Amino acid sequence: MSNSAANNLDAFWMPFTANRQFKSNPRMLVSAKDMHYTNAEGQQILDGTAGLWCCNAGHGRPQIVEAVSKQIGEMDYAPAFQMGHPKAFELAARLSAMMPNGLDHVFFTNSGSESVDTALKIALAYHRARGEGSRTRLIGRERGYHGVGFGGISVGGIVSNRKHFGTLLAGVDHMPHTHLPEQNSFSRGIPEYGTELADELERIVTLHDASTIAAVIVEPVAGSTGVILPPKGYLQRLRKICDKHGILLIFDEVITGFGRLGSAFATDYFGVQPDMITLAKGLTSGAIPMGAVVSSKDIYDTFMDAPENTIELFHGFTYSGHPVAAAAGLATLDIYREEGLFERANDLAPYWEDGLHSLKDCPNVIDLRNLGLIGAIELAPIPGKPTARAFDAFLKCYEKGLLIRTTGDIIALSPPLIAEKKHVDQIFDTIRTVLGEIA
Ligand code: PXG
Ligand code: PLP
Repeated sequence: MSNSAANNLDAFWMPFTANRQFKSNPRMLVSAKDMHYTNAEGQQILDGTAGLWCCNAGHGRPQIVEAVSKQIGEMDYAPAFQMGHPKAFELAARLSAMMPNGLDHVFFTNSGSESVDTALKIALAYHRARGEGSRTRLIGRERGYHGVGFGGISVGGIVSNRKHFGTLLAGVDHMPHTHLPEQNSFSRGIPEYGTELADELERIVTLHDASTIAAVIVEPVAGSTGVILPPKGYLQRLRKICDKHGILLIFDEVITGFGRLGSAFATDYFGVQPDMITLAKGLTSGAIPMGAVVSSKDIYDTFMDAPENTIELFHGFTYSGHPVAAAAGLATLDIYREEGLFERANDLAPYWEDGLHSLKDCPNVIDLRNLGLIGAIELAPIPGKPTARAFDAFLKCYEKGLLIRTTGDIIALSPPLIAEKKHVDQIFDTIRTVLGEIA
């Protein structure tokens, strides 16, 4: 390999990547359009994962490209504190209008991790502002993924994301995850068993007392850990327990937001309304980094109950509501609406489900899980070599022109919402072939 800067892969410390393995045999993507990437070798790669669950409108959408170019030429940046610019307000109003009644204030961030840490801080400050400053505990869930900030890994439940990083936030507890393979394997959509796992929250409340608990955060459908679905009635029960004890409920919709389940948000899909929703990814279809926390009117109004010249929340990012990101967000929401992409995802979901479950008899498949345009294929690990089988499938799929995502021995799939039946067929045909080859 040449030593020129362009070909030197050494300096970039890649995130969540086996750096040396990657750099010895790199997989470089160089362009993207609609459902496909093109790699450095000129091969077309079908995007089975919407990038990292984010490019819900597909790639290279001219409307987003134009909106971003126009904005960066008109005004590249405006200070976020004590100043404003119109597009951030417009995007907040548009988001608020998409939300159920009562979830109507939007705090902008630049990522899902920042959204999570922001929501946790708002929860603590909210209780303090109400005179219940003793409510400091945060409750997450085993196998939950809430990004990589200290707040997010503290409430998160993915062991490898936590164990290297010291003592994390104090005063955090975790509910059990809802993956019950013995009862629920090969469920289509929402699984039947496990609703009572929500009652573990009651046990935790009894242990610590409600007066010490600020908020519960969950992914309505857990994504990053390998797709774990909420059992029937589970989220409703969590809501009930939170209401009973005055605990805020936060839905982390970084993945489930913006049509992934075939509805605008998981709150719509499940008919359960949290007090805050964290967003990122699909907000700009991945084109420009941006995240958001949507909060209830009650939370916002609590902060506003102070003299008018007070800064109500001592929190914010240099790039909160960045003009270029806001322009990307507005163009993305236009595409979702004009093309009916959330309904489109809903219409395609049964075909997606059938395609996924057609893999039932493939070698080493021990579970299949799906909802909306999410699919997961759990493989039996190679004895003594966890993750190796799924990673091999990832490499073989890539060779055959399909991008999938693996976590442990689970393959996770989440195509852009513009996917057509022929793409769904290609995804499952390729995986079927690969599972045969690596058996
Ligand atoms: N919350 C949830 C529920 C997420 O899925 C984050 C927070 C953090 O977002 P940022 O933008 O800080 O990465 C996420 C991100 C995977 C994968 O392959 C999942 C995520 C990110 C990268 C890869 O499952 N989720
Ligand atoms: N570190 C330093 C030294 C800073 O000055 C700032 C912001 O002004 C930050 C971190 C935070 O950066 P951001 O607002 O982009 O999160």
